[in-house]
Amino acid sequence: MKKKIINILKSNDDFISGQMLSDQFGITRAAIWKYITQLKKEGYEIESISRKGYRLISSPDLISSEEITPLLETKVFGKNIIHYDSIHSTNSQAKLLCDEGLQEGSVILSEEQTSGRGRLGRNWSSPKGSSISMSVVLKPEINPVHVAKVTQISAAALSLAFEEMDIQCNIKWPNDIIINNKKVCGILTEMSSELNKINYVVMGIGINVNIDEEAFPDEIKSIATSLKIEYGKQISRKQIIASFLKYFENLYFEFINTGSAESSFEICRKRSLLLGKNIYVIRGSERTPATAVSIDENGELIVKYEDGTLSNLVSGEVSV
Ligand code: BT5
Repeated sequence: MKKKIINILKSNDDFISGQMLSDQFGITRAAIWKYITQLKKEGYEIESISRKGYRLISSPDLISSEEITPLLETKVFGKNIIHYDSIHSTNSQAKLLCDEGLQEGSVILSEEQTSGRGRLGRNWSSPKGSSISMSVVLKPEINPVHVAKVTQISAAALSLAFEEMDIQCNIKWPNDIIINNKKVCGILTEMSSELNKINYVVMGIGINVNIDEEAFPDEIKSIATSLKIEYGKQISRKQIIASFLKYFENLYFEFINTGSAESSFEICRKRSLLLGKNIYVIRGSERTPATAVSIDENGELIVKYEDGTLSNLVSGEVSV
């Protein structure tokens, strides 16, 4: 109901009477007033004048369903948005909801995470209101061995969404988006599966959008950046999300329908931070020097070790 009320206020510059809203939605004027009060608490500035009604003055910078839905250009992704003010981890929450039957294309968003997760149990910092913490639910009918490709598809879609906003980035295989050699975004793809069948995939994305330098924890200040730090201006979080979902939906269904994620891999190659460079392949405490040669037709990174042997990495840790 809140979403319906906000949508109607958004599409009218003038006042709308409480009576009209109550007739339209079949609820009492007192109920309308209750929803308006809730919306004001969420940060919507709504003018209310007796006998005239309600008028929207400004909307808060929230990544809620109310704010994102009008921007969506998708058929499936984002049609069901679940938004939290604060949550432990959108990926963990998405997994809980998937166990209860959440459908493909659902998107879990939070203004902050209190226990955001990276890969291998690492932490992910997501300060309130200035970052994006998003998890997208997928139910691909593919062999579980192909799931790592989803991370590449997501990285490609993120780079297209950034480009649409005149933001240039590099992709550091397999799951980092980098600007000026610092990390602006990370992807964590998790799944629940049986041997040959995927129950669900949760693709988690953390983006540093309007975070100021001081807001990063000390231990990541030298490796992390935000779009605001790099571009010197506030960037619309909801616009990034809507744009990402549009590109992701296209690339993802292309992969599902054709079995090939080549267009995504091509984007990853073009924007790759690693290809042609000397890198280290990291396994536990071991760092082995190698050269990043290519990203192959499976989205795997082909590396050449100093003794000339070639190896393909499915996922894992590399550094420049
Ligand atoms: C990642 O892991 O980069 C995956 C991050 C995924 C986060 C999203 S947010 C929504 C969803 N819900 C979750 O709980 N997680 C996902 P990894 O490659 O392991 O990188 C983790 C490392 O990045 C940490 O050990 C830090 O060094 C660094 N780091 C932590 N927070 C960062 C941030 N905000 N910006 C840049 N680097 C960060």
